[in-house]
Amino acid sequence: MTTLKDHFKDNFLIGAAVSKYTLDQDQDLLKKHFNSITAENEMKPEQLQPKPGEFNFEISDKMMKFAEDNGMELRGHTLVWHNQMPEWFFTDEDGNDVSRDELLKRMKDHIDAVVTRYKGRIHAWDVVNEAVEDRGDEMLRSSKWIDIIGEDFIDYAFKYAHEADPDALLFYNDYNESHPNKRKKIYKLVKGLLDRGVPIHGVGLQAHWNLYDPSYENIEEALKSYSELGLQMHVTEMDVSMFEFGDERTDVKEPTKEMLHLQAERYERFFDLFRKYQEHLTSVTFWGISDAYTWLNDFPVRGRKNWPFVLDEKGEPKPAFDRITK
Ligand code: HAH
Repeated sequence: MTTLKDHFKDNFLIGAAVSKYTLDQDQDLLKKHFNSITAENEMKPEQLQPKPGEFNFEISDKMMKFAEDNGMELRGHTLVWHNQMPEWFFTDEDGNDVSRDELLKRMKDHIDAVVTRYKGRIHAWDVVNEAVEDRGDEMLRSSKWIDIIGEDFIDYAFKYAHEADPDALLFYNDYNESHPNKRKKIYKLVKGLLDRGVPIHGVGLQAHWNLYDPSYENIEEALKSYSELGLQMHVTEMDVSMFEFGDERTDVKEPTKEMLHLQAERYERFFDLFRKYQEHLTSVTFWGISDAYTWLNDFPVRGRKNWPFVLDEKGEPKPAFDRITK
């Protein structure tokens, strides 16, 4: 039997999101199939800087060491986001919003500390995560970043990251990246950054997909459009949920043959597309390792399991694995 990383060694890196638990429990499986890891949560601001100026690098250091000891890459996720920020970040001692200058300073301090610590060792950083609005014509989603700093918070984040590690590959990362409306906005955002000379090197396509959506046409359109920016693309958080968005059933206790078959067919077509754009697409990361654990258990529907990967709960190949490696 082949392994994922061997099979795709001439195409792209194959990554997995890890936690402090899976890094330990699943290390054999990780070493077998993957040559890149991303911390699912452990390198987000709320975990790295829970209190002002108090950094906690214990787990991220372990992940960095694990990657280096095993000849793997580590993708850094994530420096600036509207979610999973520590509570203190946007407010002063009285609970009021801080000033624009103060928030820029906090952003710079955070980025400096984190990026400098792993300088020259991180494969790529997700500098800004999910800044684009999903619906309507509004470009950027509302957030404390926009409220306090304004739209140029994104430019500053990239500039600070570049100053801290001039050789680091810097990514803008988002989901619903293949939906035409949001795709156009992401393209426009990144094009604007490039036109202003902001240091950015890649677009991260999260690829939280399912059995029915997005369509192959929309995915190809997205790969084509982002590749025209002349930057690298990474698939950063791939999973293929068994459930359509809006399906709230909780009575499916194990995947049906039909589901596994459909999922295999989808995965095969996705990887065909990835290979077609491999000149631009340099890394494909799953948002987990195997069906033993996924953030999609209980999310967005409580009491529902999901089986979004190509390795099953025991870490064995699923039909999707066979189809993408045949
Ligand atoms: C991603 N958001 C985040 O980038 C990642 O850090 C997190 O672990 C899981 C998924 C995707 C997302 C979300 O958080 C909420 C609604 C839709 C999509």
